[in-house]
Amino acid sequence: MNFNKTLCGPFIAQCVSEGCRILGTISRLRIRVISNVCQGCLLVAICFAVLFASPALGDSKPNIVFILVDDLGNADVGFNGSTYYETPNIDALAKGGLVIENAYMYPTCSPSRTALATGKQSFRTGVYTVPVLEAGDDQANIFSRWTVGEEHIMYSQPLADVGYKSIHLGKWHLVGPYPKEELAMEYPLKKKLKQPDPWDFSWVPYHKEHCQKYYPEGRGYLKNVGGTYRGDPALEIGGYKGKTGGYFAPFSNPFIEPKPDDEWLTDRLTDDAIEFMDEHQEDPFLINMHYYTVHRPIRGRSKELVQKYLEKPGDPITGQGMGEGKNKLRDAEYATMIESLDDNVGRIVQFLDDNGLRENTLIVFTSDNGQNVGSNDKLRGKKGYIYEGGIRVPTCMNWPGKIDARRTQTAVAGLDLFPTFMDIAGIDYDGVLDGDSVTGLFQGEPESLQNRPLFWHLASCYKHGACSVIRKNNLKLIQFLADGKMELYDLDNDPREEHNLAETNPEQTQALLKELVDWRKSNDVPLPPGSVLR
Ligand SMILES: [Ca+2]
Repeated sequence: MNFNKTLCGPFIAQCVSEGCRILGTISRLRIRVISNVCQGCLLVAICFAVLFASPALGDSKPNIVFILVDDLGNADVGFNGSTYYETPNIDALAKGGLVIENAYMYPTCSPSRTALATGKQSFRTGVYTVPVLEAGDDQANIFSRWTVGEEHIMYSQPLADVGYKSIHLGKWHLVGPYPKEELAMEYPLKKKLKQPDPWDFSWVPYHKEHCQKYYPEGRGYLKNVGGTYRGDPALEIGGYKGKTGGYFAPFSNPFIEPKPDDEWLTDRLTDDAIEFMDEHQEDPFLINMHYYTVHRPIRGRSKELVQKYLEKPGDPITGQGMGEGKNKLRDAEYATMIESLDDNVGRIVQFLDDNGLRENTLIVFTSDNGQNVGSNDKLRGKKGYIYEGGIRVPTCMNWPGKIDARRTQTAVAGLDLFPTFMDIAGIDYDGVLDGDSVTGLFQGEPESLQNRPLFWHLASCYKHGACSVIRKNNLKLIQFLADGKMELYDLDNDPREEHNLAETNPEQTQALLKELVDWRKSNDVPLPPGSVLR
């Protein structure tokens, strides 16, 4: 770790403090004849000893700012080619850092967020999709869990154990509305889970009194701003059709303390993140900034901004801003939400710069699944689909001096973030993790990451049937679990996944299928009861 100016002050102070502590110990041992000169020499010697011997000081723990956007599509940012949306601040992070072109999540919020938080595959946590969305019966599905059980450790917990001060802001979604009833049900569930109307707050008292263990505060965070069971902020009468949409104040969110100057949710969450960073500049901190934006309901940030995008030409390649009639307005409003997101990312980076924290801070920027409202004609599918438009997300990592500015094609999964955070914090974590640290990509292209397979297992049906998937090098094999039907795509030559090669390339299909089946068997991955597979 290179010491920058900001770190030197606390470091010298700690050296002196450590020196004094040791000198005090020596004094207590009644070694009394130490001249002032000798004490000075000893202090300097101790400073050097502490510098070279203490990993806690010689390897100061970096801050982590983890920005997770909701439903932001792969092409919804300038750094992935959008000419319609405006993201100059995010693009600057990407330009100065590592753009991961093949960054993957699950196709929906719940399994992605559970995998990110726990570092575990869906089959270990039972979270396969957003509960309540499943199509079909208990033969076609293993209905998804909602609440992430205490036995599944989240990255925030080992980070807290080594001194990180952490705050969660925005969407949580890792607890169900009725965790007591849910966890008492026999598993696998016979029926999919239910949720209350957004304006029904009867669950709040029980959650506040009894469910802290499923909330950020029970997972190593000092504070939760806005995290609930819900996957959107629309907690008011009318839900998505309500006046504020949850984005304009008053927020109606029982986990956000109203402030007099509240106006727009994305701004407010950023205010609280900056306040927390300001309070904890001397600590390693984790900012788990999981913005609700740009999830529905779509709201225009201001009339002026909406007008700007209504007048701006759309992008015929991606289809962004090309809507007609009502869709044109929706496209423009969505663009204002992205611009607001970008403004707020800029505010966070500005704070880090102004306070000399950038060189000791890893910033991760990504999304939890593909676009829902946005358009991307360059990829097949969108949120909910196992095709690239549903799972490939805009991602960059920035850490000046530690991460080279470049783009990589090496595939990275959301599962990799937990082990990456452990790696940079110097934590030897011994729990089950299904991903790998990707710090090797910070300044190179490790073969171990380039050639590894990535796996998905969706044991519930939403936009299409239950399936499992292997992606290795440029090939992606999807096996549907109901009937065993397979699709093989060459992502290098067919990024839109239009040509199923399963029939014409039997050797590659069988090789990948064997690897996929071996993975399922060696991990006892469960299949829906109605599956023809074994
Ligand atoms: Ca999402």
